[in-house]
Amino acid sequence: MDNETIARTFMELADVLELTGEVQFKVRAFRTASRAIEGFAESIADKVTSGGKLKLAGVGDGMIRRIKELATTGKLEELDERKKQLPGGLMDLMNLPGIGIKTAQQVWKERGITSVDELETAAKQGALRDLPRFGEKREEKLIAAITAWRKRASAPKRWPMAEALETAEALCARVRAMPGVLECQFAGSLRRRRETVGDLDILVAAEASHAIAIMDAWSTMPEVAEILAKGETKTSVVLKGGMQADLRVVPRESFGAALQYFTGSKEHNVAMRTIAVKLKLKVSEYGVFDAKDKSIAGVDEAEVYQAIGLQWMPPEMRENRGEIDLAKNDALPKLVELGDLKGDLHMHTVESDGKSTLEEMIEAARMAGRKYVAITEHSQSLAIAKGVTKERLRAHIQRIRELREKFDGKMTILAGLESDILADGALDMADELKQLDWVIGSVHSKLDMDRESMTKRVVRAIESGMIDCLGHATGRMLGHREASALDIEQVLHALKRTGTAIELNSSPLRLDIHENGARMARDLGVLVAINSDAHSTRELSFLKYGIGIARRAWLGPEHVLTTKSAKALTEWRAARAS
Ligand code: DGT
Ligand code: CA
Ligand code: CA
Ligand code: ZN
Repeated sequence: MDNETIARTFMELADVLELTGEVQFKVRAFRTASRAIEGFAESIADKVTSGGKLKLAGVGDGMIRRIKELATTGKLEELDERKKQLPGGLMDLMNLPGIGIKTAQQVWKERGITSVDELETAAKQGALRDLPRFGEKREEKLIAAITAWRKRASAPKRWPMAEALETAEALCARVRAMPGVLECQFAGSLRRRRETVGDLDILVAAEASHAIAIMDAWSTMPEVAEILAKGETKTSVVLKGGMQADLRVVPRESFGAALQYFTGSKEHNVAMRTIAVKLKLKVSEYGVFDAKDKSIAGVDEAEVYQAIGLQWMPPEMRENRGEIDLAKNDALPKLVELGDLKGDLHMHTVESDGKSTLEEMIEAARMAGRKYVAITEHSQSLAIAKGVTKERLRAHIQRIRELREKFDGKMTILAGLESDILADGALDMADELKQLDWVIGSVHSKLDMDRESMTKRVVRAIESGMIDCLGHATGRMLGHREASALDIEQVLHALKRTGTAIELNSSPLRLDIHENGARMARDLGVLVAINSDAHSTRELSFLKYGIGIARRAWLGPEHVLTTKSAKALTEWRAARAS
């Protein structure tokens, strides 16, 4: 047992003693001992168990006895006993920012509060303000702290793809700079671009002689909050935000096989192995092996697939949904890529709830390689998002048209609107829509309607013929709000009948329409518009998340509206209007 753990245990015992009203000198003795142990240069556990003479101020015979107990049994009976005497929720109280032992003790003794729930209720009722060192301000702060604590406590066990991607890319950059690292890539569900990710799986190719140093560097990165398991080939850590990340070090000659194996999915790997077995081959994270256990592939991933007679396939397809048969027959579809996207048909500026100006957005989109954009502010009914009035919309359209000259030839700028689909399915600002170049219809309120009403509402908006695209169809927010009860299939049929597109909103928490809906759209022949819904220039890059979902839905460029050229898009719109 390391000094830190022992020191922490002593500190906890001191807290518990103080909380139960033990005499101060005893409490202080444990704190003094804790600090002395923490600062001790050698392993204090080794020292006392080997019977060596310990001369450390503040650590007398009583403390040494406790250290021995901890080092041999892993726990301290005294602490467990004392904790049993405390009301269950009391220790939670001390985990709240701004609450120390003194306050916990105070609210417990004076108000009988023994849990976070009770503390919150009391603060809300104003029942704490009369306590010494309290007051209304402190009550308010406490309520805010409790709200934040709850949010953390119920943090999702799965992480949005965007957050995971950013974290993984930063970690990989760090790892690539470590001595001896030949190659580094993330695998797992993130490489397959699932909308949420359970943990990060990072792979490194390196000589075995570097493995220990790499693991040491990995587990001491500033991002690391906790080390779960540390070995020579695998080290798992929890990052400061709570995300788990596994690092695996493999030899160069196995890197492709490991990348294939740890990219998964598990179901895909199982199906692959079945194929291999028929060929009397064995596939593992170390390589592809023949009947004599001779390695025939492993350095790169494509080679692993080829060795068992399959085409290499994009990670987004590896879910055992028919991709293996297609790969066997050289019949894999070509998936859409970020570079195929020519335009972006959903974005906001400061005119509604965006952060960047019209000119900034257009210039940034141009720099990002877009050939056209639609500026789609919120409509009037969405007051919280500064929805535009009729007058403001008209002035905005005017400004957009003027800007066209400035960007002449470099960029096609469409004057659009994100018209709110009202509760009855009518479109907000319906009379203003005809003058626009591009209209999105989106539901923003009353998302809890029953399935039938919600479906009717959206179908009515589509059948009005006034919208070009249905925006973020389900209204979900990953980790915050469930998808509405909408019948996607019925909606897609309405879109098909009217030649209307469906949006794949690439905003990290939306990814809406989701991959199943996007797949159904493809099967039905409804075009998918991959849009950013950017509210600032930075957010224009959200398209990369939407692309991941589109690829998981097996969309090719031909299924995506925003791969069309500006001219082809205008023609498409003209054709559906007629
Ligand atoms: P996650 O982390 O829950 O979002 O999903 P994954 O797919 O990243 O799963 P994870 O992290 O448990 O494992 C990474 C990959 O390792 C997984 O996609 C496939 C491979 N793998 C893990 N366990 C097994 C297994 O028992 N059998 C096979 N064939 N592959 C496995
Ligand atoms: Ca994973
Ligand atoms: Ca994992
Ligand atoms: Zn929007």
